[in-house]
Amino acid sequence: MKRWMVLGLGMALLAAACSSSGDAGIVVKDPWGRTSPKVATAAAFYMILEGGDTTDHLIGADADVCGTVEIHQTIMTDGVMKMQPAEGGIEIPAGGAAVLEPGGYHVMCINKTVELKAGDVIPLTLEFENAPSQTVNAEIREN
Ligand SMILES: [Cu+2]
Repeated sequence: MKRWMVLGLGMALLAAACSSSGDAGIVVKDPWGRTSPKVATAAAFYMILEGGDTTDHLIGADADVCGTVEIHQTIMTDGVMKMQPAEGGIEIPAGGAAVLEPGGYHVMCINKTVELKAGDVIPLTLEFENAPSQTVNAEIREN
């Protein structure tokens, strides 16, 4: 009896998650990250964020396997590639898309606690300035 109630609750939560992501207007495509050993304390995640009817911003993120998550941009300073927090987040233009890719914008996982192996699926919760948060599954790949 108890088992059925737990299962029912899980399905209700799943249904709620699906309908809230539908309302967001922002479509998250192909979230992924690279394999990384446990000793590496940081890792980056990439994806494409397709905008809805209004311009929005990716302003934060969260993942259980990371101590903190920051939104970063990569910049060239005197020929050296550095990364820093993206001021104001990453703009997701209405009807357009924001591309998070190696060498550019990324979601930075800091104080990572686990090894990321090819085929692993890491739930990432994305926070937007206006749209409701969305949790997506980032796929871990060799490259
Ligand atoms: Cu970074």
